[in-house]
Amino acid sequence: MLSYETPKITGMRVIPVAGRDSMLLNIGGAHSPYFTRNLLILEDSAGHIGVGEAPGGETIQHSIEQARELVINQSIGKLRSMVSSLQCAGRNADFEDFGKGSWTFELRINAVAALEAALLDLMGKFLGVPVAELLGNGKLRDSVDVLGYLFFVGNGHDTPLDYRRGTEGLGHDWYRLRDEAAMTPQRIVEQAQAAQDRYGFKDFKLKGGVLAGEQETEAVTVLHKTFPDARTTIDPNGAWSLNEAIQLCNNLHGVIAYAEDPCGAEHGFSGREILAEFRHATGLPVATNMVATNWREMAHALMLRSVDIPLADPHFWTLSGAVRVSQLCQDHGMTWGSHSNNHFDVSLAMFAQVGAAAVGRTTALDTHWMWQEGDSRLTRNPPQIIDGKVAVTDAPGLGIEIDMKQVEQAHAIYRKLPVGGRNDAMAMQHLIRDWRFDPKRPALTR
Ligand code: GKR
Ligand code: MG
Repeated sequence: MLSYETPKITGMRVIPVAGRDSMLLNIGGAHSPYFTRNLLILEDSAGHIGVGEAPGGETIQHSIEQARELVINQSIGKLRSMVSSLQCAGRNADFEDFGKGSWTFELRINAVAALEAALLDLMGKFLGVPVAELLGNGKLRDSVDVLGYLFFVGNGHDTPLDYRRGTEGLGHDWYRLRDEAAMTPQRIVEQAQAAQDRYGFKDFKLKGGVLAGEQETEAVTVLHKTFPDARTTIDPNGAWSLNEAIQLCNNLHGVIAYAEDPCGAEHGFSGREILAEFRHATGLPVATNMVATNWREMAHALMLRSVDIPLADPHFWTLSGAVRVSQLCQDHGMTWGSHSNNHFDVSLAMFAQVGAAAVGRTTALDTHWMWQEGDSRLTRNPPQIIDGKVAVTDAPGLGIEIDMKQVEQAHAIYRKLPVGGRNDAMAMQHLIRDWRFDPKRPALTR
């Protein structure tokens, strides 16, 4: 009998990288001029390169580093055991960090996702199939819908911070507009129009949690009037109280297609309980990336019927986990979607492969890529957003080729930064002195 072996992993590198961003506002403060990510590069004995991307910061970087002893010299056929070993190593620490005041809890699990992505990339290259074929029921679509992710933007140029002032030579107004302040409904509409013209978005999301609720619901209403056929949503990241959210959103029937984290935990009730009450009171579908972010939370959310659209970002669900969420959605009458943070093109490919494998009903995926596209890339030919979609071809693995020159440049930018992780409060303190995060107050209502 012949015996076959899958290639062995011969090399691993973890490279922190950074790219340019605009002064995007949210309840956590303001984005800094640079966003950071961690890139994982694996090499195997067949000469293939596999890549994965995770959010920035040293906790995630060290967590990915822990994979080294699990993967070097292992055969890629052991993909599932390698991924679950790393997952077990980080789980307790992640649970311990929960609720320590941060408003997103996306830590060590992201390292697991980066490892899984890189291994799936290698496996797909070995087998000659795209990653989507190795998830769930295999590849179900040739393209994935993504939405135009709109933000109120602060005037970063009035601060001493080094914010981008347009990206030269790309020939579209979007690349100038994205770096200018946008604090009114009119400016949000202009942002949407330019982004729509550039990327063909059909659907939009407005990040809230910045101005008073009435101002933000006015902005999303004007947006809907301008794009009446779009599925539009607003996401204040739980900034509104339950009563306020009900009041504000009862005026948004016919305006928003769903409400994303309109309110959260309050008065001793969990975010899942509060969203269930919101949903019952308004009849509006609810999306979340805040209260059903792991299987334990998801089980409670399901029992309470708190959520219609879990935004299962593969970075904090893992790629296989995110597809498993889509299977759960299909069985329980929910719709699958994905959350995002600022990211490079490796993550865009990860989103696209997962979106191509998600079963059942899906909504357009979040992506921040429109804020980075054109001047931040790690691959030779980044996936493109055309007509509001990212194509998923049958190219093996993640379907991308890493560009080491770009990676080195992004690493050099990272090395010049004072801190590795994201700190939105720091940039916000240049707009409002001594500004502090408050999970129940929009960022500029101080
Ligand atoms: O990039 O400012 C941002 C977003 O607010 C992000 O950090 C959120 O995690 O996009 C996310 C969301 O939908 O809540
Ligand atoms: Mg959200």
